[in-house]
Amino acid sequence: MGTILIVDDIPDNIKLLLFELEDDGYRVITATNGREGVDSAIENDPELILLDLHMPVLNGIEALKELKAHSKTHDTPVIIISANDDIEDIIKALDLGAHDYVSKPLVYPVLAARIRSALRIQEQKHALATANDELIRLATQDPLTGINNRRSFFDLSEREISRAERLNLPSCALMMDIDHFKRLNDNYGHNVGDNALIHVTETIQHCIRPSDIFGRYGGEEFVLCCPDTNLSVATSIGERIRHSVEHTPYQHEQTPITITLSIGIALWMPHTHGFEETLKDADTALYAAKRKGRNCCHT
Ligand code: GH3
Ligand code: MG
Ligand code: MG
Ligand code: MG
Repeated sequence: MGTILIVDDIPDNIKLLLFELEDDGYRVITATNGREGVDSAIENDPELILLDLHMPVLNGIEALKELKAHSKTHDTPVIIISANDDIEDIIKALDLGAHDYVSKPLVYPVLAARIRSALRIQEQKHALATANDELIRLATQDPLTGINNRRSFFDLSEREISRAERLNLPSCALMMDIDHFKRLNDNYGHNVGDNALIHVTETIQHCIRPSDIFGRYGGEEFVLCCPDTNLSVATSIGERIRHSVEHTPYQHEQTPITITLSIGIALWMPHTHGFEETLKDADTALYAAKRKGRNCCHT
């Protein structure tokens, strides 16, 4: 059972409700004016708030406005407790985002049913939000490595490139492909190959900045978008990644397996062409790096 915050200026009202709610298994906290109520809601994060309209210091409508404006409480269901002649304020409260209202004199079983209904809806909202987060994760994350998949990489880099265009900043693309990865799979099996991919991902992640967009482009191919980065900085990032991957072998049981990358690097300049063109250039540079003998960067 959740915590319910009662905000009411009349101690007898509180006492009555408190007794019934605790009897139903809720934990109850109380406040005797709107100010105290808002502060307590922010501090204690109750599941639901019962809010009286007529109170000193800060009345119910003002308190509701503050609750709806605060990130910690804007989603907490509020049930207004009103007098029968409060029609205007009831309408105002519902329009401001109150979940429901009950009129005095309170009929506890009705209030209890409204509380259960509000809590049920809240639970459904949370379940939906969780499902939605999970869908977003599935749609944007590469399942093996947890980094951006190709689509998410495109979306995020597109956004960064639009920003770079507005701010007139150069940016770079790095295409990275593991050398002779087929051999690793052939020698040790696909599972070891998968773990080696995770290992390489982590090694690369240690070499990049939070503002860089990193993704898995395909099987054993990774891609990096470095916003606000010129070619000479991108080359040093590429060299740092290449060196780090080469010198951080994947430990398979007792055997350290050295993995190397070939990296193609290309520059994007504002007001020239789209980033896809730069990705193509980086891919062309990657093939040149392979031809040069692998385990190297090419621009
Ligand atoms: P190169 O140096 O020319 O890039 O040689 P390579 O062997 O790395 O390239 P190739 O394209 O011939 O082979 C890529 C291999 O990567 C083949 C494929 O089985 C493997 N691979 C792709 N995706 C995965 C994956 O998710 N897991 C594992 N274990 N292997 C993968
Ligand atoms: Mg009152
Ligand atoms: Mg390869
Ligand atoms: Mg490849």
